[in-house]
Amino acid sequence: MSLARDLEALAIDIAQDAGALARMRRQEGVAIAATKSALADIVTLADREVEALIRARLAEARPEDGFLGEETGAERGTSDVTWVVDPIDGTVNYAYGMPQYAVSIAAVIGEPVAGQWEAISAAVYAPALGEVFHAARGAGAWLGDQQLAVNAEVTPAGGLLATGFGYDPATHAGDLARVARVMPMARDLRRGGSAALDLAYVAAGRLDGYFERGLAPWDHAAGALLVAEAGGECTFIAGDDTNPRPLIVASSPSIFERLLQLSLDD
Ligand code: LIP
Repeated sequence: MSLARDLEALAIDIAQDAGALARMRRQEGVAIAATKSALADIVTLADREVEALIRARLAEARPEDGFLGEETGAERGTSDVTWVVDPIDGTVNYAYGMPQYAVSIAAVIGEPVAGQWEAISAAVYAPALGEVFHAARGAGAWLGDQQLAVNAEVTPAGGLLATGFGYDPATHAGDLARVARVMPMARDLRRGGSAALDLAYVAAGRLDGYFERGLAPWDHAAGALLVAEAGGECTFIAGDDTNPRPLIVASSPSIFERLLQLSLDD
């Protein structure tokens, strides 16, 4: 089997064990461990425990690989592979007891920098929903054993789109202005709270498109590969002096250019 398929299988296996731990801790009750970039940006003890499990399993299976995780940061490896991990994407949903959270694990090759790496394997597991989205470069995107495809066309009513908002209240005006620019092409808007699941839903045709500024690399590393392998377009635009927050836009090809232009800030 190819490296991408081997790493996909490993990512699925570890994501399922990690997700089972996250779900068990959720049922036991969640403790907020700290806040990070803003009061709303929380980390739970489960985030830390789940990332530790993922990191240990990867170190055992692939000791030469690098790691980039939301809770424990970056460590260079000696191979060309880096694992980009969000132990619980949708942390606030998780803390509030909502089921829209996921373990997101991606294997990338090249420089471990968003926009420079090539993702080759991905697993996004939503334990409370019992869904495992996965992909290997060149082998398609899947929900379990069901192959995924983005919606080829959107309805005359417009696209069902999703977005998200930053933890920092100072970013909300810009985010809301972006929503106002995009709404004329939308039939409706969803704010699910997990970028990994928003991207997985674009790949599955449950959404026509998704756009968000301010994501961290681990939020989108796996989901972007799902979209690409499902026939969609997904672009990462790094932050700059005008807007330091990077932009992710993903959709079916039929609406991508229009969604990208409307998502970009004036
Ligand atoms: C979250 C993303 C979500 C975004 C939130 C947050 P976390 O990641 O999945 O799309 O809107 O602000 O970044 O913090 O739950 O890993």
